Amino acid sequence: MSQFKQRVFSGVQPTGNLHLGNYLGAITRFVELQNQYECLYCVVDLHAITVPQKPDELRSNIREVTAAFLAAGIDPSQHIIFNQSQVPEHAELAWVFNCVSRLGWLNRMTQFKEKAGKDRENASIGLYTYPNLMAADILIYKATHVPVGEDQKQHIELARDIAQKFNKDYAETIGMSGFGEAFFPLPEPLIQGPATRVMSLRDGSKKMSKSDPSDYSRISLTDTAEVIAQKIKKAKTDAEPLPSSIDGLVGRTEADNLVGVFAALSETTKEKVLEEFNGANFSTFKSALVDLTVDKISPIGAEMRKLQQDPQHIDAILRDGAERARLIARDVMKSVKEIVGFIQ
Ligand code: AQP
Repeated sequence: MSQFKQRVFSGVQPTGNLHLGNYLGAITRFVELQNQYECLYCVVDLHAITVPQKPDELRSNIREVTAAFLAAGIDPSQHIIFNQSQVPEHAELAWVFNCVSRLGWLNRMTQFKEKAGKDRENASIGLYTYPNLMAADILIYKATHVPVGEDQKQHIELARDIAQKFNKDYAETIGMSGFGEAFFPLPEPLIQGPATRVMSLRDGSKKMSKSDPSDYSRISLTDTAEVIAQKIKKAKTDAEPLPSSIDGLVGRTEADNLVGVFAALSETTKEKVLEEFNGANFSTFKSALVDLTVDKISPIGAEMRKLQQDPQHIDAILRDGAERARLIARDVMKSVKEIVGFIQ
């Protein structure tokens, strides 16, 4: 697949309550990758409406995610920050992928099962076909690398299956049109670091999530220092002191989670954190974790609040990003139409 230019794409849904999991699992990785790749970072508003959204809140959440990208250090002049609905080619390619992707593939998606829950008959069709749109988000830019949290791994695998099937189904026209052996790259998930799946602070078996009804389950990026301290102090743990090695965290999901968060925030490994806190009780460890979290998250929250006071500035960044994204997307969609056999 070396015929493809290396390019990074990833997205975050504007569904409110942006949290430490989104930050450590995704946004910090976005920032790091800027030095190595050409990157597109998208506020995926089309995905957000797969569940009901209030229009005013959606608008405000789109600006909040954009502010988080900027506050975390993504440079919109070197890379592209935009919202998905301003680039219609995402939805256009998604339709083509609806016709490439198989029902059996979507039936295996665990996120749909979790989000639709027991009321499956009443879930939107959009929620069901979400992974096809996600494949289109990535492949409309022929992106080769996708930084995501662990929960999105299955969706990236599906994007690879769709790319592969499209390349195979249309192999003849792809070859005849001079696109080489394959039209789409098979995108690689980048799931790295000690916090690829940050768990709820209330229940170590559930991932930290925007939609958890308990605000105490997550640390939001805009939480004040006092709220961060309260949430960490109340976080569920066990009665044992911290172990000396990773093996000692087996079966201690809450302890494992907090050690992972500490490691990610201090840009080190869980082993190093345990070397430092070996034998410490949770009150000592949590105090250190509060200081570290406040130190890292509060400046980002403050910058987000500042940026959100100027929505016109944020909207201008999104418009400019969308224009630049469209230059790539239009070109790819034009070729897709040619390959599929549409007249244009
Ligand atoms: N708990 C998490 N730990 C690590 N990474 C996470 N991500 C989400 N939760 C965690 C990563 O953040 C990026 C953006 O996620 P998203 O906004 O597209 O939606 P999501 O995965 O559905 O996240 P949420 O926050 O849990 O939302 P709800 O509550 O609506 O389900 C992705 O890269 C994701 O992996």
